[in-house]
Amino acid sequence: MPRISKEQMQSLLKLYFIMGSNNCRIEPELVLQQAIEGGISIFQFREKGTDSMAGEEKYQFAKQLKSICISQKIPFIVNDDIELALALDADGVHIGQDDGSVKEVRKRIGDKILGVSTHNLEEVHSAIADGADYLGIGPIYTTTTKEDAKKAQGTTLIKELRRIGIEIPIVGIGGITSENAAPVIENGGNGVAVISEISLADHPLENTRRLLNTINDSFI
Ligand code: 3NM
Repeated sequence: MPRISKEQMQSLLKLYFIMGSNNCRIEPELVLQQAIEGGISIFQFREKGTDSMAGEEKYQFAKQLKSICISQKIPFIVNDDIELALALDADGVHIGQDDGSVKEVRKRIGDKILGVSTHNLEEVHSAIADGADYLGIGPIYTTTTKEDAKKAQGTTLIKELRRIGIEIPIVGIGGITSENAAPVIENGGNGVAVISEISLADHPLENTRRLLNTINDSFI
């Protein structure tokens, strides 16, 4: 399989759901199924932080979520854990700035999808040069989900990147809900990534549908 095209990547980023076991109040499998039914376009397995799983338990849990994604044709991305992504033959990986060299990860995963979290212009240029397929930019708004999140930056960086002609697919992340998602798209994002707006919802299916409607209405 060749590297994913820019157009394909852009459309996959539209509604990016991220989740691990500690982000859920009900069965994670149920949350994921509802999110898929509600219209997410891609999923990231992110098993991190307090009370997160490790080892065999993490592997089996990831395998279970991957099989749900595969059966519904939703790409399955693994956060940080390259070994796990390779062992499961995931569709791709997402890494942050502290998760090793982008170039090295690109070498290890071949043509799988590679996403990189970036927070400023310098990181953006390096990630693109080193082989990222898309960028995660955040936190757009204040979030309590990520323990070491940086200060909220709004859509300033996304807007600036588009102004200077950078065309790489971009997803905004951090504190995004159906109430505040519109500016991310209006300022040049190709989609939004959320954890709690879906994972902690009383009705994940309804929240997913609402968010998708907001996103669809925001593309000009
Ligand atoms: N990365 P929620 S913010 C995983 O800024 C993650 O790079 C961020 O969770 C970044 O949608 C974040 O619940 C947490 O705010 C997103």
